[in-house]
Amino acid sequence: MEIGEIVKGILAGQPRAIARGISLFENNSLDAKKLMKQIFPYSGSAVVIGITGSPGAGKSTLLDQLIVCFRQTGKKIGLIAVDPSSPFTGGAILGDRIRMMRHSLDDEVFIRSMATRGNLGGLAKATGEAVTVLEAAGKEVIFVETVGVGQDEVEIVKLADVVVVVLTPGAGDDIQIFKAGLMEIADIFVLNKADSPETARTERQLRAMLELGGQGNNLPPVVKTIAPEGVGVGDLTEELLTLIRFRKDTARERKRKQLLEAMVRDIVNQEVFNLIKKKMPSEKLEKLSQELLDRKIDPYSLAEILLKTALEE
Ligand SMILES: Nc1nc2c(ncn2[C@@H]2O[C@H](COP(=O)(O)OP(=O)(O)OP(=O)(O)O)[C@@H](O)[C@H]2O)c(=O)[nH]1
Ligand SMILES: [Mg+2]
Repeated sequence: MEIGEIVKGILAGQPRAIARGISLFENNSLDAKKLMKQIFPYSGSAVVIGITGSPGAGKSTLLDQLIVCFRQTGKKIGLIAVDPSSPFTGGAILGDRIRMMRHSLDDEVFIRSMATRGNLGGLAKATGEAVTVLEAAGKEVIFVETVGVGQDEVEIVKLADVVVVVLTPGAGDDIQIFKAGLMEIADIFVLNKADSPETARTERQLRAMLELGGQGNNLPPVVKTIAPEGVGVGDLTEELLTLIRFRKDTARERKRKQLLEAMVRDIVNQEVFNLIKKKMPSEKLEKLSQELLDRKIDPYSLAEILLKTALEE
């Protein structure tokens, strides 16, 4: 597929072109820059909903059901599941896509797992690029699923327009609620696996903590769900639509600005490192790295050497 064809396909909302576009960015292809130039003017208008929570909390199962409800409102949907990469193969753990196969015949729903692949490039860059492609393709609601462990994942979900934190009843709940600052970033809480006998107790704890948090009458909604059966998902959809409807444009703009800025920061980082790698032989880089480890050179001084290398003509 030619780049021009990919652009045309994306703007026409074709799933194959969307997939190719996201791959260009994932592979850091030379064409990625051209693609961004051409599609960026058409992006920026979707609502981005971040969904996070502990591993196995039921985020993907919930999203599968949410997509059904949102489709009934006629919205075009994108979903990016940020999968933790396998530390051994570097590949994504592909559970999410498989579980959501039932949407694969619907051209208005695009679902993609993205590997985080260590810190190469950065999560803001990867997420921002995928969101840009999906928006240019006319998606109106874009879900971003991340596991709520690890600073990067929490940082990225914070930049969504609406943040959903998924909790589950039972052991360790006080810890999971406070963990990783998830408490502060939630616009809405989902208590999933509400078929568990621990549900009422966890809900009481959660509400008590929210009240202690003291945002007065402005406490975030708590919705109980049993994701595999779709129980409570209609309520969750209603709450989300309300949040979206009453969200102030200024708040949305502020989040979007932060996401774009984080993306640019990631790109600058990557470009600087590309320059350094181009100009400095890898043996020299390795030698400096060893000197750093041996405390023969300090981090600031090494950074200065690297920056000078990158900037020299
Ligand atoms: N009993 C019960 N099981 C559930 C519920 N929701 C999800 N599950 C099950 O929990 C398991 C994990 O669900 P996922 O949807 O994969 O959870 P996830 O949060 O996306 O998991 P990761 O992406 O790996 O972090 C699956 O076996 C689901 O069937 C629920 O409400 N009740
Ligand atoms: Mg999942």
